[in-house]
Amino acid sequence: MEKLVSQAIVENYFNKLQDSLDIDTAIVGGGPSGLVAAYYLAKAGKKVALFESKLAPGGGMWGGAMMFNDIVVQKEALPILDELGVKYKLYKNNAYLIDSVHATSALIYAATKAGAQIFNCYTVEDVVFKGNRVCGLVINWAPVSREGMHVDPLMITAKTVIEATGHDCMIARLVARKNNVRLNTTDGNVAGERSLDVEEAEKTTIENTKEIYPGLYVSGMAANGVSGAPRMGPIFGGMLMSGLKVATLIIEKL
Ligand code: 48F
Repeated sequence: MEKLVSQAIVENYFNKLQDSLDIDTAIVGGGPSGLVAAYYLAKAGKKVALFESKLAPGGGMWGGAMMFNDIVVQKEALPILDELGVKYKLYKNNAYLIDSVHATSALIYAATKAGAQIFNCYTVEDVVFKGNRVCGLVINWAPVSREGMHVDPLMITAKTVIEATGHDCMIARLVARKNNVRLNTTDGNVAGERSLDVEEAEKTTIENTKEIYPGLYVSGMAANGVSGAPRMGPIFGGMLMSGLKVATLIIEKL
């Protein structure tokens, strides 16, 4: 039995990895926008894998606000919650409350059930860049990156890549810097996020969700980060709608 357990896991894991070496969409980051994008892409029959450096995907959604584990969404995002089977209740006006642990686990469950492959404990350390196009990811074990060990990575090729890394926009930053190219952002580079403005940020998150370089799309807080738009705090409608928008753009393109 000991051998069987190990064999089952090793064989299946490497089949999953092998099957994800050349895909339609590779997503960097398993926060709410990345998970929603993974769900809609998988549902549309696209081959999609999401790479998350932490043990648990979910990004900034688990913790609610200041570890009070509730989040707020607006009415516009309710169709996405209904589609994913997330429970919510009206607080007042246009503010709906969701238990953040329920919401985060529901997003992970929906994405994986739809057929998206999630690889946790992977850090994306670079992209594959050929012929002025982003066409894949350079991946490594997260502990290898964290320890600064000198271990070479592996590569994933993908028709499209989504940067959903949140506030840091590390993929867009490295694409612009390493390859000396201009991005499709306000100043051709990563502007960095502005201070908090809930209503403005929720609007611009959707507007800034787009292809910022051939093959490279940006969603969620990273979309605002690259374009110099504000942060928004513990309101998540924009994140969910950004995930849906980026999936829709890619489905139209592929
Ligand atoms: O930050 P995050 O939750 O991304 P998001 O979808 O949502 C933002 C909100 O949580 C919140 C907010 C909304 O009101 O402002 O901040 O934009 O999740 C990003 C995920 O990407 C992972 C990181 O661990 C996190 O789970 N990540 C970041 N860089 C890498 C990465 C990387 N290089 N490789 C793999 N994963």
